[in-house]
Amino acid sequence: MPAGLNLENRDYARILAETSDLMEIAGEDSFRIRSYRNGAAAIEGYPERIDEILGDPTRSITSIPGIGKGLAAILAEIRATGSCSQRERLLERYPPTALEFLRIQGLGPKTIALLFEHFHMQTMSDLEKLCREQKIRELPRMGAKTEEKILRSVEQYKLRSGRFLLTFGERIASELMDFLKDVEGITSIIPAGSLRRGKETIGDLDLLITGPGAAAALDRAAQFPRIDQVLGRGVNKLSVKIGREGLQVDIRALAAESHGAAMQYFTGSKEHNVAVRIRAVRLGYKLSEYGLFRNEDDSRVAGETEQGVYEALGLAWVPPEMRENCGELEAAEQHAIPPLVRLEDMRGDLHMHTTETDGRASLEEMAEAARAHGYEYIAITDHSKAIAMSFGLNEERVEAFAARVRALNESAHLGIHVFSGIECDILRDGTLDLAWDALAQLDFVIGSVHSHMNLEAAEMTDRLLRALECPHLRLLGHPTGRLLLNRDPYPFDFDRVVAEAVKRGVMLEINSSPERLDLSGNLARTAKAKGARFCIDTDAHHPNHLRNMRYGVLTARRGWLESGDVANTLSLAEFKKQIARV
Ligand code: DGT
Ligand code: CA
Ligand code: CA
Ligand code: ZN
Repeated sequence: MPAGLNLENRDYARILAETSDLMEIAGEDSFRIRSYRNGAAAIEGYPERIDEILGDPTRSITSIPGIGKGLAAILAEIRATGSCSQRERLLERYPPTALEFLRIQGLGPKTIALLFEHFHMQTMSDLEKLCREQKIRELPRMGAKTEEKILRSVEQYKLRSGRFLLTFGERIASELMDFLKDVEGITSIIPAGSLRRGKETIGDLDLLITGPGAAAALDRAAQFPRIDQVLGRGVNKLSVKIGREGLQVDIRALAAESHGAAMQYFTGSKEHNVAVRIRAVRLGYKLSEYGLFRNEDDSRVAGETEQGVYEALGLAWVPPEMRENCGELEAAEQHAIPPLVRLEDMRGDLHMHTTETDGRASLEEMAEAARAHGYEYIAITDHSKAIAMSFGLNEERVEAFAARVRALNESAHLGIHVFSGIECDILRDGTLDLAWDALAQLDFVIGSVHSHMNLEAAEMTDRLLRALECPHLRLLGHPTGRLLLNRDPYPFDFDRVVAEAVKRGVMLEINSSPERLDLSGNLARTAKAKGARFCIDTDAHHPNHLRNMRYGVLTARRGWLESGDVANTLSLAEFKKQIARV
């Protein structure tokens, strides 16, 4: 087998999904379109790397359900070229922006086909113009509302385009660090910028290298195989663009004496730095990425460590996640930085799926993985019946599941306490997908919205408030429904819903899935101020996903949460009390 491009499952899935969308724009056979879509879904969630299976002559990719002979050939083509002939052919037929239009919410393949046909739309600004000139409403089933919605989505698209998931940045950072590990004379390589602040998406990657070998490391970094383009090279700086994805990486070589000042400067945020610099000036100093200097004689006051820089300014060290100029300097001045929740504080994970629905491992396998993480307890929370595609649980299966978990806990052979739970769908009208009697059998009920996310804010608010009326509900799952770089939060009256959740003792989730991170840090902080309590969960569909807990913790830290705000930092006995029925 020839070497492939080393693509991730996500890349394969994306290329298949894009092809199916293009086929739909072209009005091709719906059966074939569906087979591409099903293939994309099967690959996205597949626990093994598709790339490896394709590269292994002793194995056949068609053993994956949903992948037939036809798709197998296409996947081999993708592995070798990063695309497939079907996709390329369609991309030639339509403007190169076709794939971008597909990323606009409210604009499906069928509408795009109409816009191409009737208005010869080519660019994003063509689309905006069509909306502003009220042309879209001339098409069947389109109205003024559609135009407004498309305009809003284009606005959002412009804001997020060019950003990347935190996990992608981390992956590139660690590959680069690995590539540089044999260069001599390096004392540290640290990612700074938004990545160090734990922001959920990053614009570019900032890598800081310290030590006598730092300049040599820049030469080596320029050889990194994933580099597509060198954007600039200075004595102490290298800027490159990575691969197909187009992520920019800024790498800087630092002198040991200014390591701390550079860390502080390049970690940002810009707003935080501006505030710190104003303070420095007020105290008679100059602060730059090279150090903190006394104004009168340019003598160096600090710079070697970050701690030293903050200290010289009369400030406590500020955790990077808090550096957004949202009150952290006032706290640092009073030496009142809250002790933020840490990954080590987590004692359980309360949102995960198994093969009962759309998870990839059994209850026993998930329990074993959680035990290996050092957890004391987990909740198994499969989907409810509204998610028919994933074979969600009905009342009967809920009852059997609750009994099975009781027996497992009595036998104690899992070595970890399992709570019987469910991720129960919140239906369009706000009722829960399962009868209250059935929910009463379970230890831990999560309520989540998975459908009808395009309701008006008032209707969505009522829907959530109604869901909160269920006395068995313990947690509101991924409360805003956002998918990073993909789907915005659905609108609702956040304050009202939080107030009601607090009143009813329902906790709010911080979902650690790198595509969600929902609640965001900001909303978590707002909710905390209103008295909310939280669970940080992974929503794992595979044992490997349990590792995502760190992203949820980062997000919680960005929301200034302490361990006392997060229920799954409690011991098993305390957590049982927290969720006990009153
Ligand atoms: P990103 O890349 O958009 O996710 O956000 P950052 O925060 O990583 O921003 P980036 O990469 O432009 O710059 C990295 C850090 O360098 C930034 O957080 C603070 C610092 N920095 C960059 N430009 C300026 C500036 O004009 N003034 C100040 N004070 N700091 C800056
Ligand atoms: Ca950056
Ligand atoms: Ca940068
Ligand atoms: Zn969910």
